[in-house]
Amino acid sequence: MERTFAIIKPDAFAAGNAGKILARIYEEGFRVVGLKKLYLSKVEAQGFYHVHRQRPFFGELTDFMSSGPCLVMVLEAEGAIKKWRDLMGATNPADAAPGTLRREFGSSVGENATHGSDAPETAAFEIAYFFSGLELLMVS
Ligand code: YYY
Ligand code: MG
Repeated sequence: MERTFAIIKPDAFAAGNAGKILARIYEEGFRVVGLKKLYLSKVEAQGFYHVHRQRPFFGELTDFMSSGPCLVMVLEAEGAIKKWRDLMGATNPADAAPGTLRREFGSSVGENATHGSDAPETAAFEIAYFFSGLELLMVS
């Protein structure tokens, strides 16, 4: 079983879409191993997205991610990293396939409803950034 890190971003949370997105997560067969609401500070958002610190959209991205509460999650499934990215769809909702979360709930390339890790190393960094081992303890 693989674990990935996911966020229901501030746009989707504020729009009241967290419940619908969580329903899709369960329907698609993910196990929700960790889940909490956070209201990120600008500095916390900058730390999370530090790989993008040289990109032109970094300021806008970290303003957005610290603009309101979000839900951070650890999801478990066979091939969870790719499975979750497939369910999210392309970064730009306009390019995302029908039925994907970003197509359904995103409104622009910046405000695209969800985040997902893109590789095992990033999943490990992102999970550890927000969750302790104890918060992810599962006994069955
Ligand atoms: O992994 P993913 O979220 O699909 O895209 P990234 O290329 O890692 O970019 C992270 C984040 O940055 C993206 O979800 C929205 C924002 N962003 C942007 O605002 N404008 C871009 N041209 C590219 C990305
Ligand atoms: Mg990415």
